[in-house]
Amino acid sequence: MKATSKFLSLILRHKPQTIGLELDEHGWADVSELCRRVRGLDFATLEQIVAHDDKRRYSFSADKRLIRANQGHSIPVDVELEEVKPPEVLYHGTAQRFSSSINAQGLLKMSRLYVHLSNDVATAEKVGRRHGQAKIFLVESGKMFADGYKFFRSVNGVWLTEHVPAKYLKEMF
Ligand code: HQG
Repeated sequence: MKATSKFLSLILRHKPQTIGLELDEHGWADVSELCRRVRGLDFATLEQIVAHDDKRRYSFSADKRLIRANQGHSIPVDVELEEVKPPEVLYHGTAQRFSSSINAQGLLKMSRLYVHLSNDVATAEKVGRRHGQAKIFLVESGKMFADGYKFFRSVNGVWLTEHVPAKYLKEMF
């Protein structure tokens, strides 16, 4: 199931064209078409993934005919993110080797539509370890919000914003 979930990430966030699939403007893919195009994938497996994926990466539409990734896209889709007031601080996990560039430029969204931020240090550490030796930045999200920056929370609890200028970052470890 983990391999299938990873593959779904590729299809629903980045490259639907690899299986000839199209997402609509809100990032939805047609469930039956998706199952037709991925060998061995069926509705029951998708239901398992939507319910049990460790980061709740995917959602069905109410009638379960459509499926989409909740966040993390690199292709321009509007997943109808909720704009909300963030907590005073959030965290960003990255790799040690990126820290000087981040200190100079702030956090950039790179290939994705948003910079991804976490509620707690432990989650940020996991995110950071994907890239190498983890490095954690504290983000002064309360100050940013007061200064007019917008924050969004995806339905699976990930915090998103367009850019974090360096002045709102504090290096933790
Ligand atoms: C770094 C995963 C140099 C940034 C995770 C990160 C997350 C800079 C990398 C979600 C930089 C981009 C997103 C700058 C940012 N100079 N490097 N100025 N600004 N970076 O994968 O946040 O498992 O696109 O620190 O859990 O690591 O896929 O972003 O290291 O929630 O569901 O550029 O993806 O979720 O890497 O991860 P990514 P991310 P999933």
